[in-house]
Amino acid sequence: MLIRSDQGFNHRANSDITPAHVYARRREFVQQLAALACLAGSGQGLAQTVQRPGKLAALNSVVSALPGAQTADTPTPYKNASTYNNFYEFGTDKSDPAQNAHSLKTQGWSVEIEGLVKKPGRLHLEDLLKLSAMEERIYRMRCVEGWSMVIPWVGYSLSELIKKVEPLGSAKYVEFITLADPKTMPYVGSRILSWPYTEGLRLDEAMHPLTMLSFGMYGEVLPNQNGAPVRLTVPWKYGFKSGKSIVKIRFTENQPATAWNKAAAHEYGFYSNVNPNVDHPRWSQASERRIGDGGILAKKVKTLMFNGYEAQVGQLYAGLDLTKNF
Ligand SMILES: Nc1nc2c(c(=O)[nH]1)N[C@H]1C(S)=C(S)[C@@H](COP(=O)(O)O)O[C@H]1N2
Ligand SMILES: [Mo]
Repeated sequence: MLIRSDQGFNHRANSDITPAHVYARRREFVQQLAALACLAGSGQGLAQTVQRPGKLAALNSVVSALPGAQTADTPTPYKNASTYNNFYEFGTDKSDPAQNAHSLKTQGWSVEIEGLVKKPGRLHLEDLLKLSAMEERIYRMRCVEGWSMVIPWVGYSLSELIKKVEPLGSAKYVEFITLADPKTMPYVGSRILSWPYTEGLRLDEAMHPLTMLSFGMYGEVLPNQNGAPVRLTVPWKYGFKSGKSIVKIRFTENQPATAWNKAAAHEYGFYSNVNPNVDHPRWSQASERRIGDGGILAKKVKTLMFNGYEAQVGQLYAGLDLTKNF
């Protein structure tokens, strides 16, 4: 996210990139498996196929057969996905979260459910992990700054949790509140944003099967810098909608405030759908740089409407003026 300058494209060269052909082969394999999973329709699914980096605890999953949950795009090397991050609680440079987020304490984590639901209460991480079958979904993620990644997430549809807590008829929005602990997060208390970092979705967006509660990536639990132990991943919206290290989920009648909208309302709206036709006030959104393949020299690729998920989510916005509701 860029608030103070427009220096968002200073991608660092990275010499530690997995050769493209290794991923290309793996992609073919994954696609064949996904096709098989659809054919089999057994409900059992196939084991995840992403090679684990072997850095953190394994988090097993099956390849998701959900439409949109697999892509032919080459996954971003783990090295890039875990060292080029936005997590402002730990600093504003892309390399800051990987360097500073070791202080985040994820033990004893729980998520509070509150607001307009029949079953409010506190859910411990262990129970959240067991709430639904873990799936591997490979999502394209695009930051509003103009770069993107392709990440194999591990988790399940947020709708599984929402169904369990039974929203009331009056619930129209879901607010996501993330951890703001000044003792372990060095930038909480700074004036960059108002803390805690919060985000929000319309209830139907939150219920969309592609909206994912993620606990891991690349077959392992999330590294702290990627939002451990639980975060949101919303692939058709700009990256900032995917709140990290969530501690509270609140169901509301009115549209909740969101961190970036509060910081710069004319630049960041509530919807924040990836839309190449609506420029950011300070730069174009027509293309993006895919992190990983080529570092600073990476080729720009065209940005797709709804980040390529138009077939799955386009109907959510039928009749909405997307230039006004940006
Ligand atoms: N709590 C919190 N969540 C956050 C952010 C943040 O600063 N704090 N940054 C957002 C932005 S701008 C992006 S692009 C994504 C980046 O996720 P990644 O580092 O896992 O790729 O996280 C989002 N979630
Ligand atoms: Mo972002």
